[in-house]
Amino acid sequence: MIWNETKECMSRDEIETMQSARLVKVVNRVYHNVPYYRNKMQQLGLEPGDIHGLEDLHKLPFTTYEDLRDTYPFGLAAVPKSEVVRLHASSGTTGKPKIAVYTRRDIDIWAECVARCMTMIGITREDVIQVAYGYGLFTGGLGAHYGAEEMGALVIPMSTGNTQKLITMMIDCEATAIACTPSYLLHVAETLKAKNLLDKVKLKYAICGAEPWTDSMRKQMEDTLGIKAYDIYGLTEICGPGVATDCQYHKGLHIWEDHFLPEIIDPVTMEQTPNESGELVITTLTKEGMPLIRYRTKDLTSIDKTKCECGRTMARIQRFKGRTDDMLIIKGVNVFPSQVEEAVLNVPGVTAHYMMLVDRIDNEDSLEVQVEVENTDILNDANLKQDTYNKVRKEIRRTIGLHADITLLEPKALEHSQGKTKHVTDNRKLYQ
Ligand code: DLL
Repeated sequence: MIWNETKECMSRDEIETMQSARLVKVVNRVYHNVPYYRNKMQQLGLEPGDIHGLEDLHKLPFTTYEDLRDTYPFGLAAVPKSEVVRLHASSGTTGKPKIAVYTRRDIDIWAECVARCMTMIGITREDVIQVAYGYGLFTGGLGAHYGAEEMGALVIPMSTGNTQKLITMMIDCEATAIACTPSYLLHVAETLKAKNLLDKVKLKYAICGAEPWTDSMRKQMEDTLGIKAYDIYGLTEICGPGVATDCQYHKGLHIWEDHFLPEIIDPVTMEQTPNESGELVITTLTKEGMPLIRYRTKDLTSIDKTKCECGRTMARIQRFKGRTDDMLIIKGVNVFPSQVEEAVLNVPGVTAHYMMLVDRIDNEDSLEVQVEVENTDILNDANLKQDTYNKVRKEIRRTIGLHADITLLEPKALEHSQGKTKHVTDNRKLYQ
């Protein structure tokens, strides 16, 4: 299929008329098919007939991570399981992951959104694209894969974990595009440089997301690899990659407003603040499997609805300024400090006093977890110390899926605050 961009160039009035009609439909769908939403609306004295369009959006209840947790695993599904064809998940603050389910049509629309993103940055069916996001529960791999395939590009499903193989295939198969996290692409660029292989590479485009990155990172990867690098945004709960991406002017990420209705709210008052920075809230307008009404993403940004220099009229999300929660993205993996706490508390002999030190060294994320032991005997007995060290490392790996460097500290070595204890020092400075 050739991507026709008419939808991207509708007038603001046309976009908003379409959004209003779709909003009414999705509100009806959740009211009639998701008891959780029906209850929420009834508690506010709302019926679907009260929602006539965008002007009534503010009346609708928000959906939060806590709602997903409370209805885990399928409580927000709006269709029977027989209509669900896919499930993805990402980390929650502790314990259970956040789950999203998709019907066949959801997968098709998602692929279309990713295909639009790729078309927008210049990728065509002549391109060979390496998808080096993780395949599996994470939405990155399969999301980018289906989008690129839908467009007709040749997709190499690399997944993550083997840079040498990625480089070999990049050169041998003459890959012209890559989809991966920005930090990983910098690592690939450094490796190519160190091996003197840069002149063997035919890459032209990179489509990077899943974690915050800066313009200086973009410049570094563009200069080293001689490519154009673009930003792609998304989240499991909404669909995965492909919610928004930036065009050649890099003045914000165009969000596909025919499918995703964005709002900005003040995270404290929860009032709409359309002309200011605040928390991005998204309503899915066409999703069948798990439609979400006013989902609070916890991502901080602002929205520009003026026409872009590229001619597109779909609103632009500005570079993210941070999150309202303490979620970190380390090596592309979402990590909450509470998960680290959960892990260390599973190990006998260590305390709940821990500190996460996050850094980026040679373009690779590093995580050190410092944790206090209960008593110094553990540190004085070499076997016991090694055993405790191994257990902490293993528990952390099991809980967050990442290897961390572990430092065992004496009791009271860390600052014990009476107020809100600081558990993270992140030296990467990823938000601009
Ligand atoms: O990261 C989906 C994705 C995969 C997006 C591949 C782009 C490319 P989650 O694991 O659910 O989903 O994490 C979602 O990651 O709320 C943001 O905080 C952050 N994030 C995603 N993309 C970007 C980006 C995927 N381009 C969370 N810039 C989101 C900054 C991003 N942060």
